[in-house]
Amino acid sequence: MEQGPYKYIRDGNGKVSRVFRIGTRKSQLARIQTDSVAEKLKELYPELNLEIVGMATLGDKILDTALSKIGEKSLFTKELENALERNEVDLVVHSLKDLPTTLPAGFTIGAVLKRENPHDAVVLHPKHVGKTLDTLPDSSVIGTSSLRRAAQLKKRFPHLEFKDIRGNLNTRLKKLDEKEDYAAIILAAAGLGRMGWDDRISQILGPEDCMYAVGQGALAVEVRARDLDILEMVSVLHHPETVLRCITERAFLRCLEGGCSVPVAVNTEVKDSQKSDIVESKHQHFIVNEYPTHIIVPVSNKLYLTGAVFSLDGSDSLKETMQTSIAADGKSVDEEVDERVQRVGVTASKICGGAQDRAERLGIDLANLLLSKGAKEILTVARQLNNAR
Ligand code: DPM
Repeated sequence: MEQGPYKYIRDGNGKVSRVFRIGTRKSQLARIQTDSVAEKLKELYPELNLEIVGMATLGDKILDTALSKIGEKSLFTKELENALERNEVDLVVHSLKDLPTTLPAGFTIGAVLKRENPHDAVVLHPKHVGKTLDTLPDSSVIGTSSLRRAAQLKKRFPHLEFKDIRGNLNTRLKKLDEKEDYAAIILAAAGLGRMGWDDRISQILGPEDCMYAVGQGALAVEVRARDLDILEMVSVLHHPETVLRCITERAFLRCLEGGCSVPVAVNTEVKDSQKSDIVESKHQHFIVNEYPTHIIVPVSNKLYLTGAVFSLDGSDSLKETMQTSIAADGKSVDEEVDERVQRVGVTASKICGGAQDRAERLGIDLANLLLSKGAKEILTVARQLNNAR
């Protein structure tokens, strides 16, 4: 692919500096997410020239087909990656859960920001306000296109019915409120919160009702893997606990060969997290100098991963929990910034490499445990039935 030049500007004093362009989808949620990352970068690097470039992606154009039927996870990300490759943009902000567990060659996730509420939420039609999934009338229709949500909730709330609903968050809320088609819809609490719609959340679903999607609630910054300066710049946005949780979740999903079109769900927790360590970075050479050169790494902590796979109606499922230590082992803290060191698509060279390895291992071990109990068969049938729908 043709690579264009980087963008530079000259200020009033004749000083030339680089402009960093952030690519975003045009939906309101994508804009809000991108703006929040741009603001954080501005706080950390006040001199930085940032420009936001809005782009419509295929996923935004095909609004009437269920996401799980279109299948491809790269739907929302491909056009943005093309722009990255052509140097039209330098950074792209995504919801981590929309990024495949294996990125195309040449790209990496340079930052995973602090996870917001990872759980799913119930948004009720105004006429049902005060109810819960439990107390909604028999045969109430719940809108969701997520196989993961539908599978878990069908099993747990057999009196309810489930129907696809597509479109961005604004469209979905409108479809809910202005018609009588749905009694409620299920959405990620994090997305609702970012839109300022917390007041529409009538119920947060805990893991006993509905476990969340891999990476849900965390924002990710995707960059060109060869751009070590930009990698270094965005790496200060990494939230270590979120990084380790998301590495284990993504390793789990990758090993199961799941995408956004299979009913796979997780729950992760870090326990005993009183202590933390400041680890000084030896990388002093940021693009502009006065940037923070340390990052906090959690020590003596345990990472718990619960993972599950479901048949489409939830009647068949496998669920297991495993844990590992993510204590910093001192050995491999602060790897060189190296485009080759990626774990499930994430480059986090300032977070203890040993802890990242153990988090990744945990995800693989749990996936293998479920595979040994028949997870592959459950997912194959789910995929076939979904394609035949
Ligand atoms: C993926 C799924 C959905 C999105 C599948 C799933 C939901 C699709 C639907 C992989 N991406 O969760 O099982 O409900 O039809 C998406 C949302 C966010 C990121 C919206 C949402 C915001 C929350 C976040 C769509 N991607 O899930 O309500 O940043 O995690």
